[in-house]
Amino acid sequence: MQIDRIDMSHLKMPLASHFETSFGRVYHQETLIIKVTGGDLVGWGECPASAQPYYSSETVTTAKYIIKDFLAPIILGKVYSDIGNLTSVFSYIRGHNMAKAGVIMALYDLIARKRKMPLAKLYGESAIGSSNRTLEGGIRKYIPSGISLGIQDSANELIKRVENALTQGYKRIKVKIKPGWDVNIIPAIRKRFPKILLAVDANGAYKLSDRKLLKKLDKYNLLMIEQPLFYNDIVDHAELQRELQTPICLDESIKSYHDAEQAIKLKSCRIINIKQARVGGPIEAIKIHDFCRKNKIPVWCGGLLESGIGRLHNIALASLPGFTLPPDISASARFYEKDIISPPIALQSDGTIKIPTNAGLGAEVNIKQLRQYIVHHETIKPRG
Ligand code: OSB
Ligand code: MG
Repeated sequence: MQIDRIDMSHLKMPLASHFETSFGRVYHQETLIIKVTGGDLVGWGECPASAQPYYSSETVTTAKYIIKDFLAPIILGKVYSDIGNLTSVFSYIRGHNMAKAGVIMALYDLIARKRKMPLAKLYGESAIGSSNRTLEGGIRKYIPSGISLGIQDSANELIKRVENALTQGYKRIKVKIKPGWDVNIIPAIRKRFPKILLAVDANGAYKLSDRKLLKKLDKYNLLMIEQPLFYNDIVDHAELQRELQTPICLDESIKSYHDAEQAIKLKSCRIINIKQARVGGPIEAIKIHDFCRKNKIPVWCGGLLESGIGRLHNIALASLPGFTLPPDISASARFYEKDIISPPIALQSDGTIKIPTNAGLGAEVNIKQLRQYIVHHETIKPRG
């Protein structure tokens, strides 16, 4: 079916509670919802670029510009009957991975609906052309759920939140760290919860010269230290990994398949956090997954405070077999009182999330709720 139109909805969604990382505290998430229309079918994707260029250089505004001027003209009027036709659609445009990801996710949903198959099944099909991978996605019926907890005003407050998350059933707790909120916090959490799967994420807040402090974290049996050093680095991480017992997991540093290949070659990390938004969408994400699986590097699916739409795409991705560690995919309610899908994503009492089995995303987009959050909307149609 031919792509007739693209709609971009820039949303501002209030967070159920603030979220603080080493680069600051936010009370809202801004995200871009992409809808592609082909004939009488639509597909939905999400570009969770946020309002500020802090996690990555992109913002919702740069993504709108790139989609309108560069990505939309490529896909409008074209026919995408299968994911094979998508393999290199945007490959000659450098960067702007989140903008690309939002559009490709929407095309994935559209193709899944056209073929009347669940998104997870489509993610499980070969996206790489040459691979002889059989249908592996969509075989799992559920994924485990993990939660990422922001920096709090006090250690007690964080412990309360950890306890609450464990009560809800979350299977892995990740806490954000930064200089001044690390070796003074982690021992208290570990002491209180000696057995839990516990990880930390620094979002690039340390330098190699902090190695002594980071080595102190080895005592606390952490599942991993995520992105301790500079957001583009793989060289210093390799040096740090040689000195640490705790596995380093790279997030920000891995923006492409090429980055993953280089990082594994250099032994810069032992684990990779795959966020499809960060690497340019499902196709690149699946390539990284396949490569890591071949090289016995465990991966897990990260998140960027996605609304239900991006979250459902992440669930589909996390259904692939190489995703062996619990993801940052929590219930809708963890971040949003009112999500834009119905039903919202729910956590089962055993700490898992069901992978939808109906066609496409697997939930309805709640247009009325989505409209409540719109700050700007734009429709793009073929020129002339
Ligand atoms: O580094 O993983 C990160 C949220 C926003 C920006 C960066 C990160 C995060 C998270 C995941 O920790 C939050 C989530 O569950 O979506
Ligand atoms: Mg991270």
